[in-house]
Amino acid sequence: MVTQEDTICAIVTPQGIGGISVIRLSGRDAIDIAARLFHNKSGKSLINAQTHTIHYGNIVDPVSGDKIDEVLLSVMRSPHSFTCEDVVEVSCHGGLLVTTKVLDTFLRGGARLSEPGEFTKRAFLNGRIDLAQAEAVIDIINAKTDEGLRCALWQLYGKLSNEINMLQDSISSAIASLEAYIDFPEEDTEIAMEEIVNRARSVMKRIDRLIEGYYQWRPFREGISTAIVGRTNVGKSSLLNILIGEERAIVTPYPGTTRDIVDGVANIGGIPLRLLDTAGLRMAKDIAEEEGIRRMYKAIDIAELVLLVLDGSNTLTEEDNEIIARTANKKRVVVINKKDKGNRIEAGLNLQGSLIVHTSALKGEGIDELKKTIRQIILGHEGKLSGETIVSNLRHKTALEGARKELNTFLESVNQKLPLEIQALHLRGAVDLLGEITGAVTTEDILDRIFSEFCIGK
Ligand SMILES: Nc1nc2c(ncn2[C@@H]2O[C@H](COP(=O)(O)OP(=O)(O)OP(=O)(O)O)[C@@H](O)[C@H]2O)c(=O)[nH]1
Ligand SMILES: [Mg+2]
Repeated sequence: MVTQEDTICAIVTPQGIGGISVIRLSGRDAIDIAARLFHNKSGKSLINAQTHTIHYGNIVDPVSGDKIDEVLLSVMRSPHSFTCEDVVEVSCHGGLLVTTKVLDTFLRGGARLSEPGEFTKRAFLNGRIDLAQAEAVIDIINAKTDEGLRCALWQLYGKLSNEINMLQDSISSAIASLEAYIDFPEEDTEIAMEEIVNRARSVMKRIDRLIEGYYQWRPFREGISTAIVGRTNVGKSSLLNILIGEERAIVTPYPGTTRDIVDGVANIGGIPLRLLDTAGLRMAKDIAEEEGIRRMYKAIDIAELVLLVLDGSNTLTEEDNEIIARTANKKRVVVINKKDKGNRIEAGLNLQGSLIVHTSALKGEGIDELKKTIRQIILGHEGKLSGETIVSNLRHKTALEGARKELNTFLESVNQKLPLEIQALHLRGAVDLLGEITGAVTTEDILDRIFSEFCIGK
């Protein structure tokens, strides 16, 4: 275990008023510091407390002897704790002031305020979890949908790490065979090379699947920015409201209702669709509307997906055609709305193979079909997800791409009959890059970048 010099401390529950707040201490002196500041109702000192025991008493100011709060305190001894170090967790009353006072007492008692992610970083440095699992902790905290959470949990349970370790082992054994030929060149190299090459190829295939999975899962993790656009009064705001399930945007029978961007998140079968409802296109009546339309065009530019809304109960207008043209190169779904009022639009439509859905935002009709179509256009298939190991992190994907490149260069070096030492070098490069995912190979720089994304107390 890597023993950290100092004992860290932080409030680990959200800042605010609640039933209880939890303050965590971790490090060599955690139990000593707590023992000096905690008066156990049972009269026993914490110094000899067994691991995984809970104690009832008061936190007391060591100078004035004043009681600060009545608390429950749990003791988890190394290595059976989140960080693998001695950990003390204090559940105090959930007021902002009292929590801060308890924290301050521990800081004055010799602990240091933890940095963001420092508890998790210690768990990694002490070997309790690997880097991919540490990153899964952030993903669990940030997960917005069941699928995102499921993916993060898989990573935390070590499914990805196991897979990466297997691939590393496979290449390492290829390196061992190659090195055997470097040492004993008289052996029959031809046959053995074939086996090494096949091994590299099958690892590459597996890496390809993992990278493919990254693209498949990215929407679940990051969501898709989606602009709802069209001319005025076609039902864009009504559509936003029905997709997010609340009356977020104002809807009126009058064209030009929405001026500024209104946003909301819809859950489309586990994909967080980050929707931007925009001002409808028409000849602007004032400066505010003009600015609204400018923002609508900007929303089209930045959105990954566009829901182009048309009023199916009317014939096409100039504005409709303008927006159709402006979104022609975007990934888009054409929503022909107001289907409850009849269909007068189709004749003049030329939508270049776009996906079209007929809806009535007023009556809630066609919405399930729309959701299905959105999911399909995002995932590029029926939306069935494989139950395989998932790569959802850009850093992991980049390392996989690097490893794949090294394996490819290895295959080229075999074809070119380059010296075996050079061939082995590329295989080793691939192993190292895979090692970056789990943290078997890492730098202080990578660690700082990863753990700075955490909040304090995690
Ligand atoms: N019959 C019918 N009316 C609808 C439908 N969808 C929306 N409306 C009505 O159309 C009018 C305009 O709806 P909005 O959702 O405000 O339209 P919008 O596109 O956001 O309009 P702007 O913000 O002005 O650009 C309201 O009276 C809605 O109730 C629909 O599917 N059928
Ligand atoms: Mg609107």
